[in-house]
Amino acid sequence: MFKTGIVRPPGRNFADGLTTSEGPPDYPRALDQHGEYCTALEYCGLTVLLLPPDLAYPDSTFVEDVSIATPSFAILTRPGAKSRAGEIETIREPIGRFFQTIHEIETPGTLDGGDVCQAGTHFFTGISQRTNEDGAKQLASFLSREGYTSSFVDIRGMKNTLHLKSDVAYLGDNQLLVSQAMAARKEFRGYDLIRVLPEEGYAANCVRVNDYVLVPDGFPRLEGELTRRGLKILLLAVSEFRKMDGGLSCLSLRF
Ligand code: CIR
Repeated sequence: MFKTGIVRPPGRNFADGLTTSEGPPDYPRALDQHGEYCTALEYCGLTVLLLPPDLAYPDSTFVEDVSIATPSFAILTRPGAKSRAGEIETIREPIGRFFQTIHEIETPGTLDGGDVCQAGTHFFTGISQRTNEDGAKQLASFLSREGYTSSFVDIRGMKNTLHLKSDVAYLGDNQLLVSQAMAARKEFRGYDLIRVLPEEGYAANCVRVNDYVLVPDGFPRLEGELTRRGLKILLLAVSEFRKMDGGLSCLSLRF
């Protein structure tokens, strides 16, 4: 069970962050959506630590990318985008409040937390536009030292996929939510795959938080499928974060 969520609301220069998507985000609406997200985490039983917005890093609301947190240790990553590299220094102190054991990815490794998907005691690490092989190997070594297994998923050929978790989410009980492209991959054989339809592709970035699955609103087929499976879902609006290539999982660290 997760007890804590760390979040950082977007700053007023949020629109200056990296994006490949259309249209600038509406800042007041982004703040409202972020507020609803925090309320949902609390509803799932988490105590939420709200960090102050950081205007030096317009993408810093996507806290998931800068750290990986487990019940017993944390990892500080090394984001692959140059404009985000300094975000590590802004998360070091908050992470230090909760963890005694902290590992850190070092140069020349790069790793974004959005590329790391925990499925029970196994971790999948995407090698992507942001996470390089060196970073993934450093992570694998930390995980193995801590008693977890891990494997790599090379997504460098998937030009429209920013991070592994843009296309994969572990929902518990061996259930893996996957985009159509991921469903075909041998790395995920053995899991109970829940396929997201191509027209609902963005919804592959859901996040399981204790008894609930947070699901972006506006994807009725997936909503129906998760409900049919007996999963309890909370629907959240994330349109303004989507405009900055982000989704539900990126907005918090959960542990
Ligand atoms: C970026 O390009 O880094 C941000 N605009 C979006 C990061 C989204 N993070 C995630 O999917 N884990």
